Amino acid sequence: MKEEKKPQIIRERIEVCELDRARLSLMNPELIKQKRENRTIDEAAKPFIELTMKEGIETVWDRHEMQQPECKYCAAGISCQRCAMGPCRIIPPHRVRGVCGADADLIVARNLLDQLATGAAAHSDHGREIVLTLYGVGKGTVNDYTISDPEKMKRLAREYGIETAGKSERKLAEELGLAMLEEFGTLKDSLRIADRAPRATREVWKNAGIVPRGIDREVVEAMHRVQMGVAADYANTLVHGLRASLSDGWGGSSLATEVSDILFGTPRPNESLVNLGVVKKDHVNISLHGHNPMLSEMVVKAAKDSEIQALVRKVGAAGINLVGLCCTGNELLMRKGIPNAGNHFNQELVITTGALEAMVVDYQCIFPSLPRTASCYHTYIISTSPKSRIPGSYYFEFEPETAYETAKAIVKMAVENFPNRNPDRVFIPVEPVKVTTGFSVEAIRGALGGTFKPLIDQIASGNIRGAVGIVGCNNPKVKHDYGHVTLSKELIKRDILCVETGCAAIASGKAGLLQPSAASLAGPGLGPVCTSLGIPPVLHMGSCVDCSRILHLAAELANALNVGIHRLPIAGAAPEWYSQKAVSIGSYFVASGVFTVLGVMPKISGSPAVISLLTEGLKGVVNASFAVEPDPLKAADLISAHIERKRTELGI
Ligand code: CUV
Ligand code: SF4
Repeated sequence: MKEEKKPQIIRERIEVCELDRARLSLMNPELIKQKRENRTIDEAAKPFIELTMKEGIETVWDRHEMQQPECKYCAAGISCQRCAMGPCRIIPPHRVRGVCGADADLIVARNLLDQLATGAAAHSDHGREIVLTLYGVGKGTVNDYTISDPEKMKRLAREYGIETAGKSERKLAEELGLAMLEEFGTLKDSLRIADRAPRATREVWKNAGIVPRGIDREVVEAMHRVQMGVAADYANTLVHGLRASLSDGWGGSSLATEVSDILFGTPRPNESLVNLGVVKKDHVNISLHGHNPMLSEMVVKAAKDSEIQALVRKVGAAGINLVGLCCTGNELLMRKGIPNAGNHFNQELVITTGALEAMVVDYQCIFPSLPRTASCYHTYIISTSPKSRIPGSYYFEFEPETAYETAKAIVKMAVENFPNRNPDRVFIPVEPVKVTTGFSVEAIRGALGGTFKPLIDQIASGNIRGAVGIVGCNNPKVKHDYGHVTLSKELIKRDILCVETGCAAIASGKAGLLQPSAASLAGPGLGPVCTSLGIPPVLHMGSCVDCSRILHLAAELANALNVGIHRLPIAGAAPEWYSQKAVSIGSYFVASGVFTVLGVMPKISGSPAVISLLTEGLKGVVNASFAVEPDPLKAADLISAHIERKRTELGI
């Protein structure tokens, strides 16, 4: 008999719930009430936020308060930690250069390129793991996964110039996997998958010298450039950022999305539920948090295992309730209709339901403090990626070759934790909200009757003025979900279709905007179109790597009109972004010709030259630029003015 998988304990579990008594004593009922309202607009989150303050459970908002005031040099991007001659700060009138001689513009540009490359690397390395799994399925070394969408695999193979006739599924998976792995870094001067971009858009890249080459190569080159004594010109530095971001959006993220569809199925419209109310009192609750669908898909399978089900009965639970969080949650919601407990700032609160047996994580956007939060309850934090070992968590090393076995061991551990729950601390005073999700590009085409022509016709006739991709995270600098929801509501009211991913999409879901009935909140043009198609006015297109779906949708529309993406009446927005990944996403939107509005100021205010390049100068390079506007209503004004301008230029 095979030895049972046991977790490795990275560091002893934090045994005491460490209440911050000093802070707790400052809390009075008035202050708690005030903070409960100021921290979020997510009604379902409010009772939990109140609970954390009453019990002294530290959250992201508390830590943000404790970090105030911010260092003004860091906030402006004019501090540099890059080498051992520093750290350096720009403090006029005398200290205007670092020890090496770098001025404010260069320091800001290098810091920004560093952030961008970090984000591009995160997306693309996630993509690589998925592609390696496809390749392993083809080679026969990975047996726990299958090909769920063979038609899509064939389409991709043809795109890669691979002959499909007479080949077995496995053979095709191997050849396609290998061709895709080569996108990461062999001797080539462009990415095959980026050929999806419209010809005119690729011309722009060529003229600007930003055609993405290898996915890894652009990130490595970015790291090279930020080494002291390489980059010296801020503009040249930032232009490489565009190239690195393109290798993410049209490269690594696109591969992550497309191959996830091949392995796990291409999303189709389906119904589910969101917010903290998805946690069930009488069930074993397991939340799946992070970004990579490989582990979470296997947990879904393992939860149905007959041995596990027997164990569930033995511990006296009514069943296993899987709930998603953040982007792994989005992947599951899109493909499997698994309910979602919420976005970034719901990750700590879901533990305070007192009914969560385990939170299983892979990587990205996982607060390192989660084991501390969990130590206030019986909840296990279970980490799984060698890239993200978390002190205080239980660690099961996840490998595609043994995926099922690992997933089953994890689920077993969660089920066995059910009797440790303290029933007196179970607190789920809220009801979930219905959502319709699953709008892949294929699903949107399907909903339109097989071609994008009806959508283009509606845009041309003016019923739909244009479309906006709203993406990104939560950030304590913005009231939780306020930026996403306010902007989405305002835009649909103005007959602008919203397509959303990541934490933005979940915010809209919690606010009821992902229901077909939300068509009543849309304007007189968009509303009836949505009603007749039976779709919501805000379309959930997936996780953060699925921002590539937004690019592919834009490419389909531009190709149908035979124009570059920059000619379309579309825009992008990241109202509550925080992540380095969001820097990359915003940049590949702009580099692809999409005007993009940020709700949080990047750390660039120390360089007027960088600000002017990003908000104006880039127009001369890629026909698009950034804007920063913290007020979502004003952001909506900027976006609709831009869309109307693009309509006029197109003559519609
Ligand atoms: Ni990836 S990147 S917080 S939007 S999951 Fe949400 Fe989703 Fe992270 Fe940002
Ligand atoms: Fe200072 Fe230049 Fe080193 Fe940065 S790279 S820390 S500015 S010396």
